[in-house]
Order: sequence, then structure tokens, then C-alpha cells
Amino acid sequence: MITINEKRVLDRINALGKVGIDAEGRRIRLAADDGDKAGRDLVAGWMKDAGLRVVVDYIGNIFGIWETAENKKEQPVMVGSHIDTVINAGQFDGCYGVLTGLEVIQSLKEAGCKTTRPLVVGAFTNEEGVRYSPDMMGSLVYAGGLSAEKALAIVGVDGTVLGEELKRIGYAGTVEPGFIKPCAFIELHIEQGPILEAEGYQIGAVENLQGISWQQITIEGEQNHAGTTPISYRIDAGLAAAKVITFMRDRCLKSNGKTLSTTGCIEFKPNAINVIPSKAVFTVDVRNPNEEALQAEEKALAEYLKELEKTDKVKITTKRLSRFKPVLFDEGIVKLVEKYAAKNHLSCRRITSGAGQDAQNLALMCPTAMIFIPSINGISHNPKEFCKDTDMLAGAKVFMEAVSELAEVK
Ligand code: HGY
Ligand code: MN
Ligand code: MN
Repeated sequence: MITINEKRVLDRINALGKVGIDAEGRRIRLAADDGDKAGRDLVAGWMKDAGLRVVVDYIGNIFGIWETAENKKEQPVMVGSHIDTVINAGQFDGCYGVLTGLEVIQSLKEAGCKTTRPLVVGAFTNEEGVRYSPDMMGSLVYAGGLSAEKALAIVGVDGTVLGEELKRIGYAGTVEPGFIKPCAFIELHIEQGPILEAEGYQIGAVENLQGISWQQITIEGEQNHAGTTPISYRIDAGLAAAKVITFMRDRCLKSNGKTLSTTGCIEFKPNAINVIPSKAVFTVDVRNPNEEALQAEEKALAEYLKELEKTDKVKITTKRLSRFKPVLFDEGIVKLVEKYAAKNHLSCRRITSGAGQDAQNLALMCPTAMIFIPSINGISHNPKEFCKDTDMLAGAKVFMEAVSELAEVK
């Protein structure tokens, strides 16, 4: 079995981790911002150094393609993930999968291997969805779940338009998303949760992924004086927002750990210490591995908002930002992951992805699955996100063998 250049891939992960650091020392590479451009330029450069054909599609997804005259007519095997980040992010989320995917292809190519199928590594645009909703956008467009035209017109939280930003950073691509129809997709990723480490497993064979519901809620009350307005006179948008957040926490606590709800963004107007807020605008991210249960959570929230309009005399509107059903991955590829974990004497368990992933959209196109490695202390979306080199290299071994089998390395 061909081995990867371990130093090269670890150095590249660390090098990319140094890109997009802001004045406060936070790692931020939001979709199509300057940090993302710098990361894209670095990764596209490495793809070119590896001798891959680099293609960018209309939504800015970047592909490094290794095909030969003999195999170019065959459907390729695709690997990949994302290199955009959240705010004040870790350096492994997404990047580990893109760079190890590139490394596997580059190592096979350098070893002079022949493959029945071409190999492609993708870096998908806007997986995180922090600047532009929905999340997993590039792969959703790629898989046909959202038109490129609609996606490019999406206005971000900062008022910019995605298509214009992609043009500005030089990644308004030239080919139709979906231009390559892979026969299989496999994504290597960090777990981002505590399970593998806590239970002492080295590999996660990801068999499914939970459903995700994102919405923005706007509550309008009445601006008034903090010191002169008796409680009974108040129409307090801030209080109503707090009630929604605690309502959703109660739903989580009653769900036996299945439902997760997060309010990551909140803004009060006029946002002054001695003024009762007239407006609260906030997000609710609800997840559950079961579609019916997720719909029940959404229904319960909608009913609660109606009730709150009556009890608190506020006006409430909601805006759908993103919605993904739970996804089951391909049993055959999951078994491949388990096979090669066992062959490399690595402990492995099946696991659900709590995070949204590009793989969930590629699963709309072809047999797809994922490989997880442990996240130390289960921390992610945080600069403390950490993976051990030994774990990253173990994941890369399983990945190399699974990809080689799928691409039918001769
Ligand atoms: O939100 C998520 O689960 C992913 O990080 N985009
Ligand atoms: Mn990710
Ligand atoms: Mn993420």
C-alpha cells in the first residue's frame, strides 16, 4: 500500500491554519472573504504543485483532478471537504479532509500508480454558512439542491452578495456545478465531538448525519425607559427572546439528548443599557437525527412563538435560513472504512455526525460516507480544536486504503 508523505500533509495543515488570522489573533476565513481567498490560493497552489488539473465552478467550489488518457472516461472517485471556517475557529475542521485528500492523490500519483478511475479532491464553498445561509452551500449547489444562480444572489449577514464577493476574490468559476459525476464520495473529517476520545476509539465510521433546521427570529416590542416603565407596562422584546431560548433548552432536556438547540447570534435594538429593547433578532439552530422528531421541534417552536405573541404582546416573524433532513450514508462504504480500520489494527465504531457536512449533499449524487478521527476534549468551532498527529495519520491510512479500493488502484 502506498504511504502518504506524512510531513508534507501535517505541514500543510499547519500552514493553512496560519491563514486568515485577524488583528485579535482569531482564525476567520468566512466564505469569499479575504481570509478565504488566501486559503483558497494556498490550496489551489498545492493542487497545481501536485500536477492536478484545477477547476473552479460557478459557486467557487475548487477541484483538483487527476485523470489519465486511460481512465478519463471512467466516473471518478471524489474526496474533499471545506476550508472556510467559523469565527475564531480551529484549524482542522474541513481542512484536514481537503489536505489529506490532496495528499492521498498526490502520493498515488508520485508513486506512479495506475488507477481505473480518475481521482478528484474538492474544496467546497461556504460549508459553514456563517456569512451566507444556507450552510453546506457549495456542495448543495454542486449536488443540485440549490441553483447556482439563486446561491450567487444570496445576501450575507454583512449585506454583501456572494456572487460579487466570489468575483472580487477571483473565484467566480467557469464551469457548471455538478460537471463531474463521481461514482463515490468519501470525506475524512474530525469528529468535533467528545465520543471517540471518551470511548477510546481511533476511527469513526460515520453511518448517518442528523437533520439541521436554521431560522432567524425577529421579535418586536416597544422601546421604553428602563427606570420609569413598570413591569406591567413593558412590551419587552429582549425578555421574549430569552423565553424562546429557554423554551428550546427545555425541549432539548426533555428529548433524552436527541434534540440540540443553539442560539449563536442575537442582536437587540437599540442595544442601550437603559432602554427596553424594541427589537430582538436572533438565530435558532435545531438538530435531531430523526426527521419526524425534528419536525415536531419546529412545530413546538412555531406554536410557542404564537403563544408568546399573545402573552407578551410582541410581534414575531421568522425567516428560514437552512433546512437539511437527516442523511443515511452508504453501507458499502461504511463497511470499507471498518474493513481498513481493522486491517490497520485501529479501533473503530460507527457514529453519527452531529455536524453538517458536505458529504450529506454529495450523498444526493452518489454512494457516500465519512471517516472521523477523535477531537481532543471534544472541542470544535474554537481555536482550542485539536487533533493528534498520530490520529490524523491513522485516519489518513484508512482513507488511503478506502480511496485506493474505490478508485481501483492497480
Ligand atoms: O454547522 C455545522 O454543523 C457545520 O459546521 N457546518
Ligand atoms: Mn466541517
Ligand atoms: Mn464546521
